[in-house]
Formats: sequence, structure tokens, C-alpha cells
Amino acid sequence: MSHPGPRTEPPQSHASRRGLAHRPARFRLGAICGLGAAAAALVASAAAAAPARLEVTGHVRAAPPGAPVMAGYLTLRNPGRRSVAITGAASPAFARVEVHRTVMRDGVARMEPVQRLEVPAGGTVRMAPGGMHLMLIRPRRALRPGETVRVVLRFAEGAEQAVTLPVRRGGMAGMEDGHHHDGPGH
Ligand SMILES: [Cu+2]
Repeated sequence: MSHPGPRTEPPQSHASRRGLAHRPARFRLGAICGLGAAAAALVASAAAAAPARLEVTGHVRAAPPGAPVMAGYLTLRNPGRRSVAITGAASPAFARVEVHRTVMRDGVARMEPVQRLEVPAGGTVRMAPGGMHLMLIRPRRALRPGETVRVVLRFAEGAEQAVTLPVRRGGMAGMEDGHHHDGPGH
């Protein structure tokens, strides 16, 4: 499995960026800033107003500066009576966030996206190196141990929950840490 990395960014995003530059700058910028603020407010209010579905602890593992990806590990406990499914995640500190799992295939460890992570009623799902993890793709700036990262988890029914994770140095580096894993030879 592969996810778009820095080298595989769809050409359309360059095209649309170029397209924007040709339109009336003042109007466009206003529209974009307005949209951004509205979207941020929506995320904030949704995360604040909705009761938390899961009890979440965890951390983001520190990576060398310049690393294109970082790995986060969550423990997700569902105290409710209904199963909760995570179908997406995002963070203001990263271009993209995906849920991945590391699997062995033909004797080779590979990572693949998890589209739907089910936390059963009364159950706990633990992410761990070599297994499930949050793949935090393209940090917007270097994150040092001691800093925190805000991650918003998106659930199947559309609700969201924000969690704040500390950046921590952690044990031995796994294959999730600090290097890109698209295609062969990377
Ligand atoms: Cu991964």
C-alpha cells in the first residue's frame, strides 16, 4: 500500500495553486482566510461540544529534524455501550494524518492504511510500535520532545474528538519512524 508522499502529490494541487494566482488577489485571499477560519471554528466547536466518545492517552514519538513522517501511538478506551469507529484524523501540525498498521507480507514488514478502526463497546485498542499507529505525515515544523501535538479524531457518524499528545523520545526506532515508506526502495 502506498500513500501520497512529497513526491507523489497529485499534480492538480499545483494546478489549482497556479490558478489562484491569476484571480483577483484581494477577493481570493479574503475568501480563503474566511473559509479557513470557519473550518477551524467548526472543528473547535465540534470537538468542544460533543461529549468525548473515547478515553484517549498516547504520545507522538520524537523523530530527527527533517523527518517526513512521525508516528503516534494511542490507547483508545471506549466506555460507552456502542462500538465507536474512527474513520479519519487530522492535525494542524501535519499535512495529513492516517491510521496505519504494520503487517508482515512475504517476510517483509509493510505499512498500510486502516480506513476504519473499530473500538468495541467497553473495549480498548492499543496502538504500538510494529503494529497500529498514527502516521503523521509532513510536519509543518520540527517538533521537539516536550512539545504537544493536537490531533482530531473523526468518527464514522461525523463527530470529532480532539486529543493533545506529548512528543516523547521512545525506545528503539521502528519502521514507522522518521522515514518514508512509499513503494520499493524507500
Ligand atoms: Cu505508517
